[in-house]
Amino acid sequence: MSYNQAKTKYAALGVDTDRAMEALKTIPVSLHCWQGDDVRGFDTDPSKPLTGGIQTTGNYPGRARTPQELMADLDAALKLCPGLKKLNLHASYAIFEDGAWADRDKLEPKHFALWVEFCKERGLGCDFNPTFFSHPKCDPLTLSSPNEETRRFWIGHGKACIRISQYLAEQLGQPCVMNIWTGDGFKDIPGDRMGPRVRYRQSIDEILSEPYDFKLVKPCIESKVFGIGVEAYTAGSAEFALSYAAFNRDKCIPLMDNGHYHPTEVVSDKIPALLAFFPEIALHVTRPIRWDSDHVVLFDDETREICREIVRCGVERVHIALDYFDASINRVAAWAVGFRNLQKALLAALLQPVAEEKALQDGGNFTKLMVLQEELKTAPFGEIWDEYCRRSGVPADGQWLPLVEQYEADVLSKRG
Ligand code: RNT
Ligand code: ZN
Repeated sequence: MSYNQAKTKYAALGVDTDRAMEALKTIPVSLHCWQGDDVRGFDTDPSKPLTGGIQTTGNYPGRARTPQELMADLDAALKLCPGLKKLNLHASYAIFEDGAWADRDKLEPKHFALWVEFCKERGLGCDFNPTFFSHPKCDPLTLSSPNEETRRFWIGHGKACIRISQYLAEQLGQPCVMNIWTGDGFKDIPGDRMGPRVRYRQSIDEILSEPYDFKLVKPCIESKVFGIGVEAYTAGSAEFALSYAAFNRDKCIPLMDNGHYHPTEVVSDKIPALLAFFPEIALHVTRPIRWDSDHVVLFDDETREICREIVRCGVERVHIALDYFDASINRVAAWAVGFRNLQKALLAALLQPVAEEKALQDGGNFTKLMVLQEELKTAPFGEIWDEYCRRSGVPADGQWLPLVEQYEADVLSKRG
């Protein structure tokens, strides 16, 4: 089937495929740098394990070990990703030129100057994350620690990250979403559940007292249900994070990661619930298998449903980022397939007759609503996706993996 035949089929369902593709090109999606090196960063000893309740598993060869390698790998992946891209950095990816290392509370915009150059040359916006894990000053708590010295160190880090986020936004002329997540919690039944949360709240208050332009810097509070090694209690639970964001709507927004809820809960349904109150929200799109395992994002039902809600509620109100890390497969392919899958899910969502579906529901015609939704599933989506890749100047399905395999043979396999 040709693109034009597919276009006619969609038109019969009341959907304009050209308009959908144009709309998709304007929706920014943030590509997370940390898939490229298994969340290690450049500011701590790479032989030390990841902490904070997150884990990468696998030892596929070829992970990036230096900023130069990570940038080269990102370039290899970005070429394969259609659509409007942002880069998502963690503070631990600071680049210390001339070997002048700085601790996390002393990080400055200059440590991200090479990343700004990287983004400028590629026309990318940039998002940012303070790194409250994998560091000797995790005691193991950070912003919720009862140790005042520890807590002050991490508040200092948060404030430094606000300044860096403001710099990134100003340099790149696009808002910078700055996400606050800590793995603070306990393995077993706590003796005090309130204390850490009160301290966490005070710490975020202090971080957000650092001046920034809320139009440019979008601090987020990310919640979590539990992490490995912190199974019993998480300071930044769903209620904590959401309440913080709700009581500080002029300063920050809530962030939902779809790996951070009980397995029967779905983030797709939470999107309109939050948007009934918040002007904007942020998302980490991942794929949990039984827990927050951060598998590569697939073109699966829940990813599609999340994107349908984003499209229905207003794409300009949702900041979308990817957040997964698989160390068991080619990391460039992991980036590309996850990013392409999110683009597919967004495209599929844009190919829905949104107004008609709403009218059918409001008119009580649930029979027709069900039939329409089911028949859309077998509409010729693949032809529209191929055309979108063509118009975006990226390889179609079936054509990009050989390029990654070539890059692996030429570059990744030569890394020690
Ligand atoms: C961890 C959170 C957090 C991290 C990144 C690396 O469970 O999802 O967002 O994955 O900051
Ligand atoms: Zn996340």
